[in-house]
Amino acid sequence: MTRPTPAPAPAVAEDVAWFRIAEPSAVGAARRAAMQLAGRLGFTDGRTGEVGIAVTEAGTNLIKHATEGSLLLRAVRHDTGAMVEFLAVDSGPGMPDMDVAVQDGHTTTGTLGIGLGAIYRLADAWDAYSAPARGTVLVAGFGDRRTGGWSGASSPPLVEGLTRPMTGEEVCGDGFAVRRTGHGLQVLLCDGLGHGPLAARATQEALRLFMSCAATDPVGVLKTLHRGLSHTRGVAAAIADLDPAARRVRFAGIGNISAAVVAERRRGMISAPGIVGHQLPRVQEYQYDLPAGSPVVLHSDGLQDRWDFAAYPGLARHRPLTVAASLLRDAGLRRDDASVVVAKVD
Ligand SMILES: [Mn+2]
Repeated sequence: MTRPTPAPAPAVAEDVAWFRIAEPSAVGAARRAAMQLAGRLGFTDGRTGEVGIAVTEAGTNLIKHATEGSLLLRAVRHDTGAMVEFLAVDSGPGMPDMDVAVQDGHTTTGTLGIGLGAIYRLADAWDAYSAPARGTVLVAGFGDRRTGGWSGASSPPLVEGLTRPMTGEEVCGDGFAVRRTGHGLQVLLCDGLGHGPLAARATQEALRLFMSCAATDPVGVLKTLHRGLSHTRGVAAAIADLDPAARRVRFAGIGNISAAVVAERRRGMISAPGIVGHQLPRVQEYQYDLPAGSPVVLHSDGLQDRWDFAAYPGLARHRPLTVAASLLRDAGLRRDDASVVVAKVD
């Protein structure tokens, strides 16, 4: 039996740290962490300094203009290198026209446009979305120019997500992973039972099993996870298998994971009760239509299920990461680990 040559692996992002930005000392902490990360990834001193400048500009903007600003620092590893990426997320009034706001001097919000313009010029990858009366998400990615970096525009990621530990915890018990299949992409989202290190261990084990799993159908994958997780606390898990050519999603889930295809209306995907690793009922696969460009959203119960995509005009055209961050900001709960992953295929 021959196997087709595998397509390049999807980029892997590691969430390094969330910073709640309410005062200048928090900006300093975020800047230092970002520069440390750039150094660890082998960036030149010059590029590391530019990453620091961009984080300082974004953080300063959050303090001056935002309500409940936070900044997430990420390391993104892909085929040809690595990037430092940050998200600046706020619940401020939002900006009516982000494209205008990045041009220095064309802004109605004081110094906001100046800072954004600086970040825009330094970044190799950029996305920004402002939801009316809800706030703004800014994503900026920085490659090391020595290795050519990576442009989000030339190779837009198809699946991206975010995790955030519950308040007071260092590690997140939720997680997700993506792998390529013969026909498309397969996404796993996991919520380890409880929270803290033992929940994280169950989830990390699930992600590892998923990445090496021989079974490719969603039910088969869940059964493999179930067998392999009996020594852990167990997880809630859902698998979405995207087949862009067939315009179809195959889905199977156990436990409390919300999933939906967001086309003209939101079509929820069905999970069964149970705990992967401990109580596996009869698992069933469901299939759903996947119109081109329609986001597929999976999230843990660390997000409320009541979000309405109609409140985000134009968001579906943005990067999956921007979609994920907007939902996490508005539907995320601080009292539980939270995770959301968004897939978008044309
Ligand atoms: Mn949970």
